Amino acid sequence: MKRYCGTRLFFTFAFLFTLFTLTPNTSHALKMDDVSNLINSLADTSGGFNVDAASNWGNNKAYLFNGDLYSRFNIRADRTDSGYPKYLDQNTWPGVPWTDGVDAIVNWGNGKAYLFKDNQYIRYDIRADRADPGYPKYISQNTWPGVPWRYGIDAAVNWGNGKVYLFKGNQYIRYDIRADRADPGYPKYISQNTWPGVPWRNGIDAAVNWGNGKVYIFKGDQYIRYDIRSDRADPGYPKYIDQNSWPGLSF
Ligand SMILES: [Ca+2]
Repeated sequence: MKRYCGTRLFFTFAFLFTLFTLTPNTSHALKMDDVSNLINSLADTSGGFNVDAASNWGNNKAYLFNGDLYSRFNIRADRTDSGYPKYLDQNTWPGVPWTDGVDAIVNWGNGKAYLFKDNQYIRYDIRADRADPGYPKYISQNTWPGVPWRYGIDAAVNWGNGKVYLFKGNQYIRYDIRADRADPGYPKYISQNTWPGVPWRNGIDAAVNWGNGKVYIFKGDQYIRYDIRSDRADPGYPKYIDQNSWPGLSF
């Protein structure tokens, strides 16, 4: 996000430079207030951060990832723990070699979490706080029966009812934890019928079960609160992922 802002600011200044250069006779009419307003409006267009991956760790903490950074969020206090964001590295996530970020992360509910990156995945032991030996492994028909995708899982979320949802592009799969395979009839398309109130038909970035009957779904700089029991997005969403909606989040 920092790089993204930097890029936007670069183009903003490039745009202003071009404006002054190409309109020498009228450029003086452009007051500094106008310039600063323009810069602010362009710099703030996005309104928020991106979340690449997110998971509820089951101990009142959730982890949110953005590129090579992650933050730990206190669910009850509803704010980011102090000292974050941190870098994803061998000290903070022992046994996870992906220091430039992860695609998706999901708490399996049995003391293990799964992290996905490109064509691989890692089983992470929550109590030992390190990756299990023998990982990463490849995403395959053997390791993830019924999942046809070998690369690039966008998001994964534990629904809390023995099912995990996996997302890739405009499709999703319901995975049965006990049977350890995808349910028949999947993948399905993300649509207004299958995910009422979710407007993102081309895919999502991340999803996390908050443990209170709600799931947060992230896409770009916005998020949705999804109600599990009514099986639809709550009214008033999407909202921006920013310091008001996610206190203390600064990546
Ligand atoms: Ca993702």
